[in-house]
Amino acid sequence: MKIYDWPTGPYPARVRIALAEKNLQSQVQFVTVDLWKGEHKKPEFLAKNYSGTLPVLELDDGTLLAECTAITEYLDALDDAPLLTGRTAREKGMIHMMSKRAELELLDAVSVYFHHATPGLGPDVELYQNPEWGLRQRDKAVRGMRYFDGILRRQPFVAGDFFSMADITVIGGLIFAELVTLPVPAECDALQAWYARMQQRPSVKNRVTMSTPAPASV
Ligand code: GTS
Repeated sequence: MKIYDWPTGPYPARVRIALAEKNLQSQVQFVTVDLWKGEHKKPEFLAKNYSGTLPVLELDDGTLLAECTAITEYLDALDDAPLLTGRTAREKGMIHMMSKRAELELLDAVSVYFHHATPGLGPDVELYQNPEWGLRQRDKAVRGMRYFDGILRRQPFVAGDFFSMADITVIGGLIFAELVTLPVPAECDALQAWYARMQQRPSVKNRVTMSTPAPASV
């Protein structure tokens, strides 16, 4: 399998964490696509992922899977022993909901802030920016942090009592927030304590160094 990604990117981090949690690192080859040069918007890459985003998983038969949730679901199902996406119907539903909510209310909002209200990936890549929309999404992301803080006051993990894809998605949101210097509000101590715990997990701690990326060949 190949993973097209950018080693320090927050969305790629989600799949790297999932790979490590499933102990599948040795089965993938990483291919770096340079976001800062806009390689993800070139026709060669758009042929792999219509959305022009990273990461993308390419299977040995040529099948292409984009979207972190879809890739995580695929990886988690490979050994018929799901760890990250739930075993029972209730677990699956809860994890899907909380992961989607983490995208909508936190990670994607930080991403919109980055692309619209900061220089983002630079003028050659950011062809349209709407700073007001970006700032609204920044405020939405901070509300999302408060929401997840409330969740983590009542339970140890984002979707209940075990680590799951939903935790990985919130981790992605906080990685992105750090990159754009958007701090978690001081009063969100449950979210901060949970994040400190998450950063001790080897999958999270070693996510950037887990690969020796091959040169880009998309
Ligand atoms: N919904 C997608 C997913 O879940 O995979 C979003 C993926 C995404 O936005 N990836 C970022 C990207 O390609 C990668 S990174 O910023 O986290 O490194 N951004 C580039 C762009 O131009 O949007």
